[in-house]
Amino acid sequence: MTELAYTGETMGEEGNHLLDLTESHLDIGMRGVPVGTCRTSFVTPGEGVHYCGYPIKELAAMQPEDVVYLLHNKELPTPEQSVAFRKDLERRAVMPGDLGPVFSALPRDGHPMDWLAIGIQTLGMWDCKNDWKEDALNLVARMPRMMGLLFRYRENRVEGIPDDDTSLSMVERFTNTLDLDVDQEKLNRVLAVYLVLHMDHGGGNLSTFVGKAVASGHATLYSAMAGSMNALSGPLHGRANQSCLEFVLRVGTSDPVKVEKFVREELEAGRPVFGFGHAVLRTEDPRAAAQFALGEQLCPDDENFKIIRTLREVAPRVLAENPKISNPNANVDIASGALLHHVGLKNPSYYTTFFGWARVAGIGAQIYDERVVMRNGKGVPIYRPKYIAREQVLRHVE
Ligand code: CMX
Repeated sequence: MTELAYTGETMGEEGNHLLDLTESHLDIGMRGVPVGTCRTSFVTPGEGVHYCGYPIKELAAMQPEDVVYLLHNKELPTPEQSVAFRKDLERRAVMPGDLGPVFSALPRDGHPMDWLAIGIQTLGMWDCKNDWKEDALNLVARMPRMMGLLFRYRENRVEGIPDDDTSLSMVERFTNTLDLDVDQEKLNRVLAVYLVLHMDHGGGNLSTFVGKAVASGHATLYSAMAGSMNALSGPLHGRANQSCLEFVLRVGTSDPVKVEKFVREELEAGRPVFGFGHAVLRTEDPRAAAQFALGEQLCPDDENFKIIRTLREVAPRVLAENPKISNPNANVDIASGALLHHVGLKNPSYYTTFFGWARVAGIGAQIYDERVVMRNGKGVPIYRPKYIAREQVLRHVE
């Protein structure tokens, strides 16, 4: 905890935080500027994201429900607590309305993330308890069915949608609704790992920050989460996972010589090498390693998996030639698309919705903490950072 580092002289006197700020801190998207504390997760350069103190590699094989419990309760459940929590989610899972007519009315060529935000906002209009914890957990419990319906209505597969069996796991409720003619066991395994790996990522990532900011004005949990999903939909944020599989499909070969040529050409053209690099991590993201390990078990001969295996060998060496790239290693997005594609989820435009589904757990827990726990239960006040009129800035500089 960096408490001491950001009190006293660093924060300035009388709470005037501006005393220690210079122009170099302004107009940089608040990058690295401490604004709060986070009880659910943090990211380190060596081990990546930790949920409630556990490095992600220790959680990757756990069931998503248990990790949702961890983020909300700050400790892993005992076997009895795990069973009780599943029962609790089952009780909450009953949908408060029929999303069919809502999804039917949406433009088919609208992005799935726009559908997701509208779905969440609609759930909130039907059944908002105005209780941060209740609403956060109700939404977690209703996401699987909503995700399944989102796919079915977008794809015009609206006949014969199986009933929602709320006794199933989160992942199974989605795949049961989706009802694809694929290997269900593999599909469920990939999705379970995917959800766990993507549930939270510290307090300051854009979508989490936006959700907490909206909630700080006491908008509903659903409005805050819809805001988070809209933030996540951007190509510089959550949509990078869609771009990453599109990139892998463009590589089109697992031949190391050809892959190296492709990577060099991308860099020369000023395009990013997707799936590599990270703002905080300085080694390979353990979330990438976990997905590579899963892929070696499930689909070692899949063409896209072979491409990413080669990219993992070749790209860091090429990227490391550029000293300004702080981390040339694989990030979480390198493997997720290849795995989802292999298990039958072939359309990359949906991939960010899985990210959003997972993040609902972490963002909901963080919103709860900020609204109900922080400042001895008073909660964080409405967000109100200061923007300085440009003339004033120039006067300061003079
Ligand atoms: N391909 C090309 N250029 C890269 C690069 C990559 N994979 N990684 C870093 N760079 C460039 C940056 O764009 C930056 O260039 P400028 O100085 O011209 O702006 C420079 O190297 C230094 O970047 P950095 O300090 O190493 O990393 P940043 O914190 O600025 O950026 C990230 C991090 C993820 C945006 C960047 O590595 C990137 O664009 N990667 C490719 C896209 C990608 O995979 N995104 C998914 C991220 C997943 C995650 O965050 O977990």
